Amino acid sequence: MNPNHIGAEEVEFFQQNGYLQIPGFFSREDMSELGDALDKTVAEKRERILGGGRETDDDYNRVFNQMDNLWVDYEVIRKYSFDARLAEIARRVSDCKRLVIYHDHGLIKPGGEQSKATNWHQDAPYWPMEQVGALSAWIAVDDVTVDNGCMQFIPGSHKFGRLDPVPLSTAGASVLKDIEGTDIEVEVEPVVMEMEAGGVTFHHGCTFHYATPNRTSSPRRALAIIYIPEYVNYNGRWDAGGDRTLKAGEPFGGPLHPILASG
Ligand SMILES: O=C(O)CCC(=O)C(=O)O
Repeated sequence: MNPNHIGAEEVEFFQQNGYLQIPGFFSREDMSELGDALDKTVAEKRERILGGGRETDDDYNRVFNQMDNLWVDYEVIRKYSFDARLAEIARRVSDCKRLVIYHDHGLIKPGGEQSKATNWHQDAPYWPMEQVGALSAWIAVDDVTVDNGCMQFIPGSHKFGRLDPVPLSTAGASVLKDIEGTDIEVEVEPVVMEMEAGGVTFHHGCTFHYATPNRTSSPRRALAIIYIPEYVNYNGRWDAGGDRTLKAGEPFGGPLHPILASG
């Protein structure tokens, strides 16, 4: 696959399966630059590590250290978060005219015996959006394998729409339990997204996804970018992009949600 241009086949694949993998999207040199920038943010911005007010919760920090809206403060990270090729792919697979950034997201899964899996979940239940359709790009800053916490997806699971949020660090919590005992039929065989540094996956906000614990001695670093198509409106809840002037029922926009692709 040409990482600079996806064809109709890849668009169709995303729409049917809720994910798309593009190996070799960025070079190793790029990932070395981005990795250094992420290390710097962790060192400088520990107070911004998110956990829903649970920054000191060890369980949560064993899943990952996450920091959002890094593009606002870090020029190097902005270069990747605003990458026009990534945004254009997101625009095409989400079949929209225009999309804005919701926020970017440094996701650093610490290594070692204490590392925890990222529970099976959907992203859409956490987002302050009326409609579904927002999606993420997830950039592997390090080589990712099942040993250090690569992503896994359940193909087609986005078709169930938005379910309940799942606590990410509570042992045994899983969105898969939401569909047990229902009529919903899902092929629960996950696809495992091992890839070299510089590879990218896209996933729809309703796609079930998971990451294994990181059993290596190095952190597993990733940068995710969340995109909102123009057909998705703000629903009035807390905006992780930081805009307190958004109006419920209206589209996202303004300086904290700039347009990244239009066509
Ligand atoms: O990086 C991870 O472990 C999980 C990331 C994730 O859930 C996401 O990007 O939506």
